[in-house]
Amino acid sequence: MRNRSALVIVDLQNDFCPGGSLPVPEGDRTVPVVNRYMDFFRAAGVPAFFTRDWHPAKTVHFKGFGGTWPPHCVQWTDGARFHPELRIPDDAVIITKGESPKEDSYSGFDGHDAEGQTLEAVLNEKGITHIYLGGLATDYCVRVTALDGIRKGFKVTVLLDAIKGVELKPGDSDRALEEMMAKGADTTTIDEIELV
Ligand code: VGL
Ligand code: ZN
Repeated sequence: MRNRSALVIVDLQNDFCPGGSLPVPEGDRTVPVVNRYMDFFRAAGVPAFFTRDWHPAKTVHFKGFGGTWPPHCVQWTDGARFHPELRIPDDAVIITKGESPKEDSYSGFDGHDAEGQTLEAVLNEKGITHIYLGGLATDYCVRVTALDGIRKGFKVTVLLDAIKGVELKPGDSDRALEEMMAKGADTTTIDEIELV
């Protein structure tokens, strides 16, 4: 049902796009597609959520402190800003995650809104049972957010044309998609999408 759906766009931030510090190949190509989804969902009265990776300068998530990644999406830096061409509606809910210096926090469900409510709490409060998921990166934050969503009982549809992967190992994105689908995620594209 349309009023029980939400669009959830994961980490479409400068550092994950070409020119950023942890670029997802062609990550920026998702932006115009996400904008089209936004128009589509907006016309149907479906709310939009945007997660953002929001790290302290020192965190176990970064290479220099025992983690995997070069520094990225450090709080208040340009790299942590949303992609400038992303058209974020004024009433969108921003979900902040990755603030702990002691955790990776790949999942949007680890994050919170401006009032400190978790993503799950905000979705529940709005009666949302179905999330349509796009953004970056297929093999990390999109994957973990999808799996968490399924585990928490949400119906999850992955927007195949609005995601891109880091691909630390070639094939990671395909494997991530297979895993999400095996656990119960559906998929769609902008040309196929129907709200039911
Ligand atoms: C992400 C790697 C590190 C993501 C975040 O948004 O997928 N990937 N931090
Ligand atoms: Zn990160």
